[in-house]
Amino acid sequence: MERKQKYRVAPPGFTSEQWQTFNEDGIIFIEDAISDEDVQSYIDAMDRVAANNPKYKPGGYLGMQNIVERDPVFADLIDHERHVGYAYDLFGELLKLHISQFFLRPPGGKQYNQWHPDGARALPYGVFSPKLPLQIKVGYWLTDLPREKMGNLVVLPGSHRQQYMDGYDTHESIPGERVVCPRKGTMTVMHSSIWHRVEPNESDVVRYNIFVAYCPSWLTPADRFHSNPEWLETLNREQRIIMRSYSNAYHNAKPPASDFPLFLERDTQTEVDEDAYLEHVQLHRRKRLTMPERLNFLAESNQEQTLFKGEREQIQ
Ligand SMILES: O=C(O)CCC(=O)C(=O)O
Ligand SMILES: [Fe+2]
Repeated sequence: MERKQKYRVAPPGFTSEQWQTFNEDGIIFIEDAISDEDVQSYIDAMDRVAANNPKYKPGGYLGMQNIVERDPVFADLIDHERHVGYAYDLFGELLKLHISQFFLRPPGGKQYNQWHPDGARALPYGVFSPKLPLQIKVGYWLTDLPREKMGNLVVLPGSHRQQYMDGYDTHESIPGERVVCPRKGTMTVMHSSIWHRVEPNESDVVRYNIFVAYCPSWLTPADRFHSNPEWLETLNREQRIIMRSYSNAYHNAKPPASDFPLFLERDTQTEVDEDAYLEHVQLHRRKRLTMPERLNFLAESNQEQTLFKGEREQIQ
């Protein structure tokens, strides 16, 4: 491919073990993913942004969104090699940043939340997409949280497959729940349909953490309508594309040709899926395969349908 050097190869994503755990549990934990130096630079950036917020009272709770626009350290997270490959595996060439946020959860804070899945309420993503997530949330854990009641995230592993849950809108402990007790430097990748809540913080430690969530570009973002055009100018090509700040609404579903390829396919280092189209079809008009399609992850359900059709024919 002549144009290949111009583009970045997709960074690493799910290993096969991680993909299996992600599908079974709805969350994976990657310890020591973030170096101590980087942990400190994220904490410093959170402190900088907090200090610049006139509403922030030192020692208080703070949850901020669209953090990528607030500090260059956070802008680097949009396409960070450490995690963007996980989102690329799922959302491929239409990858978009859904939300970027950080939380300062201090001791005694009242802002811990109740059981919920992320995403749409009255018509959740899972109704349309029971196997694959339409949103994933990457968590950066910047503080050691060795015990419960430290403002921990609590998840119910496997619950990304269920649309109802009795603990909804309560803080109650649920059998099977996992109180996440990460070491600092841990990264999590979470299926946004997993049910989760937050513990109160009864320790003497402030919980520092960052979340960056991704979705396909045709899903509405959660923390902005558009990004500041001057700020967009400061980004690299991939970061700018991943923000998907289109002025033509239909570009969310059908991005312009200049936004392709976002990345080159990881193994082949090419920008096209071989043999899928006749040559005249331009890149930005082609459907592209995602990792689960390459793995034939959906083959099982297709087989079931074929089997069902076969059985029906036999009965008739
Ligand atoms: O802070 C956390 O651990 C989770 C926050 C959360 O559930 C959310 O922002 O949707
Ligand atoms: Fe949540």
